[in-house]
Amino acid sequence: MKTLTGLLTATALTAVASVASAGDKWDMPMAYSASNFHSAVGAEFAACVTTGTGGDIEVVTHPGGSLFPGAQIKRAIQTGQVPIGERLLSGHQNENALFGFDSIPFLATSFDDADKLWEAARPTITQVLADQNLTLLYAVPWPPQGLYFKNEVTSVADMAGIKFRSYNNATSRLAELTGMLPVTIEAAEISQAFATGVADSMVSSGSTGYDRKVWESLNYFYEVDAWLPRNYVMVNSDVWGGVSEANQNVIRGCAGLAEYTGTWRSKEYTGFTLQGLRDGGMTVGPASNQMVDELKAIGVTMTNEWLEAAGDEGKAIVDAFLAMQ
Ligand code: PCA
Repeated sequence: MKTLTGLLTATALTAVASVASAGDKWDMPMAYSASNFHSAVGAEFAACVTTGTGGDIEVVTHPGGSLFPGAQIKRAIQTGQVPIGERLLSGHQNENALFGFDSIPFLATSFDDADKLWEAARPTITQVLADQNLTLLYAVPWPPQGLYFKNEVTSVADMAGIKFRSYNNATSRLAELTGMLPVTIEAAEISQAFATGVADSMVSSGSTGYDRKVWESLNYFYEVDAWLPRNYVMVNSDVWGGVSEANQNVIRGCAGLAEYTGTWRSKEYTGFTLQGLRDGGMTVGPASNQMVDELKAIGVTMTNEWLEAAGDEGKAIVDAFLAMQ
């Protein structure tokens, strides 16, 4: 039995080593469309690493979920199927509630606050990922999350029974608490889901609605600014361990630059894409006061639920964030 385990471990290590030494070429799956700013930042990061390491490591991005759909990317990196990739970590809240720290409604609702919340959470998230054989390189926020509907909605009561596209546990829970019917769908698939009536609403950024041309099916975007979730770029820790110190420094430098330019691009993209939704024919504007008040009450419930699920470490993140206010 011991021999078998040893053999399996050796085989697994060989598999990881061969990914690393392919050297060389690092395929980087990304879930969102090539035109999205996250993918553009990923491509810049890839070029930075390829140039900076003098070609020792060539990073090749695969946007649009073409190599792995979003939900599979984290596992693919962990298991060495790919050396590196990008994932919306809040999609893995069922694995560890801490991954949902960036999707708590109305906790951090501006870019500045989202940055503070990330600063408060970074050491914990870095450690949780390290325990899963993942080395965190950088994280970039999505623009603020608002609500998309086919028909006009002025209160939570108007949402009852509407089919709602969710992208993580928090968005499914939001649907439940507003009386909607959640169905989880990858961003790459939403145009079709809306066109075929599988869903008639979602919470997301103007950016994703713009990328997927949702004005072809939906008519209203309410700027709720509920939270700003992040995409995270991670590398397999065995692969990372095999990178020379000099190249690790280059990659860390490229990652720092990507986080900075990504945040800047996200801010720029916010207004640009909201205008894009308008140009597509959608009504874009703030939600009614009643709707905002009702959603904020749901936010309190969800904050409490998250704090309960995330335990002391979760509470420490929120406390550290509130101390920065
Ligand atoms: N777009 C992604 C996640 C958050 C966002 O703004 C999506 O809708 O899948």
